[in-house]
Amino acid sequence: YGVYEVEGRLAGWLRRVRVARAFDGGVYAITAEEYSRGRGNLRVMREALEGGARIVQYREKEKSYRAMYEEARAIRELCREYGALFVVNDHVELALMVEADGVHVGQDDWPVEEVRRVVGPGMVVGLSTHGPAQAQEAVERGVVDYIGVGPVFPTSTKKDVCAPVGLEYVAYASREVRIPWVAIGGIKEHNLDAVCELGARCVAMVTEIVGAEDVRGKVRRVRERVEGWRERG
Ligand code: 3NM
Repeated sequence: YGVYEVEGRLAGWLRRVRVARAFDGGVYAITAEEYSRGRGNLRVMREALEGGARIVQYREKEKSYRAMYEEARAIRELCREYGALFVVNDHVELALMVEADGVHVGQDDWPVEEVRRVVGPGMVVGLSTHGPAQAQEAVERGVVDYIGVGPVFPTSTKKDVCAPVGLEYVAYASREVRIPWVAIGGIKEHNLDAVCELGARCVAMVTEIVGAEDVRGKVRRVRERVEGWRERG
């Protein structure tokens, strides 16, 4: 192989190891300032990291590029301190600009092959999926590092999201999906066990985390529960 090909393969291998580690018993926190009780994204994500979040996604649709750049950079620095993965939602250019660990896209965003081509072998690419057919396609295309599985329960956080796909899709993912995946959509502390019981080992939450009075305590409890399920096998 040429030296660049070796470098690319190594970068890809390191990337997959990092994702596998973060997602195995991980809590995936996502920003949403409108549900954060007047607290800023940076403060809320700092508390989530203190509580043990392993993946942080910067999800922002309203702010200017400059404001997103400043905020995302600050959160990226925090994630490095805590050894957590930092992922930017939708905005590939912002992810590159702030040297995020990864970028997360939805079904209606850029094709994942194009995202991979632009970000290169070193960056994590995640994709939202809303049913077995999309999961299968994502795995077969072989481009993404992980998929989102949801919405498991009803949620009003994502405006354009489809109807809940339910726990059946979680069960399907446990059986069939051979890349890291994260359950998302309406997951709360009180329904967490139902999701983990079916095999989820990484859970993403928006309102349950950012809307918690005690973000740190919330994430810590959720992480302990998810890790407990992982240890049980
Ligand atoms: N993506 P909450 S559901 C951002 O199914 C997002 O892909 C989803 O928010 C998907 O935890 C969702 O507050 C919103 O229900 C999840």
